Amino acid sequence: MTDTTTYTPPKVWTWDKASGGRFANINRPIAGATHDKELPIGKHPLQLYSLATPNGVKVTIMLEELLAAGHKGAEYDAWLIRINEGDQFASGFVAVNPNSKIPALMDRSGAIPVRVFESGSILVYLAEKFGNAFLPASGAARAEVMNWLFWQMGSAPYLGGGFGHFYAYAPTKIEYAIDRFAMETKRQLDVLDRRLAESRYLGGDAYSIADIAVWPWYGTLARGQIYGESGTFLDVQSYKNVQRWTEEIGARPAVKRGRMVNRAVGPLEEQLRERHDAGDFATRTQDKLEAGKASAS
Ligand SMILES: N[C@@H](CCC(=O)N[C@@H](CS)C(=O)NCC(=O)O)C(=O)O
Repeated sequence: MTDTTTYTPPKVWTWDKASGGRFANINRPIAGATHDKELPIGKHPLQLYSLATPNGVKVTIMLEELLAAGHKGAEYDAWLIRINEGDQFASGFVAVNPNSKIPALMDRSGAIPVRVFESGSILVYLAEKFGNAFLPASGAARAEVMNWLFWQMGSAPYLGGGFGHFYAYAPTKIEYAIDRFAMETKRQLDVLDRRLAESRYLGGDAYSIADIAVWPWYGTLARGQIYGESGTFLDVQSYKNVQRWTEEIGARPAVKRGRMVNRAVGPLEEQLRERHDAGDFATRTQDKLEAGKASAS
């Protein structure tokens, strides 16, 4: 292994703003709001403030699945939070999520609005709100879904903050860090592959919030759609059961719609930057909005 480190940590760490690399403009060692700005509020009971990263997509898939299953109360407005521009540090956003990360949800259906943050917490909240939708009501079946939901919440930071960060984003390629997190990511893929060899879905025979939480991370990785050439680097095609599950879930219409909401990068026809109505998928994707603007000018 090549030794690239000459850094000796000082006794006490201090913040050097320039050291943040690609995320220097938003990373900081303190919490709280940086500026005053209220969040917009739309017409539906559920107000989502998010972006189509894997954590954000979990929630938009869940909302689209609930609507597809006939839960009309799951209608929602999805507002775009541009995390690269620091929208998560506005006072209104911090009031909904003091951790300043998307996704964040306000349930305004009752007399007192309820704030919900952390994507896993949002999935459980929505499942329970709609009569244990995509979540077994009790017993062993519920425990198994929770097992995989919490597995995702604990594991994905090694994939995103560990492997993805050092493989794709860090300003220098550090062999030790890439090795450590590639090994862990492949171990996680193998955990999933073995589970999916014995079970159609992660929780068992039924599609659940466990699949909804895991797919945006590990399905996207299995499709080679995240962190540059990582699909080849990690040989994702060799995880056959993960591939089978990724394809099956990716074909669900609600999953296809959920992936589009709050997306601000990629093909324009897949970007529905804000969603305020079910009809927006047909009329307000970015390709259509830009074509409308061009023909008006
Ligand atoms: N554990 C949180 C993680 C959320 C998270 O890391 N969100 C990222 C985008 S995927 C974010 O908002 N980052 C902005 C920042 O760190 O300032 C969850 O699952 O909701």
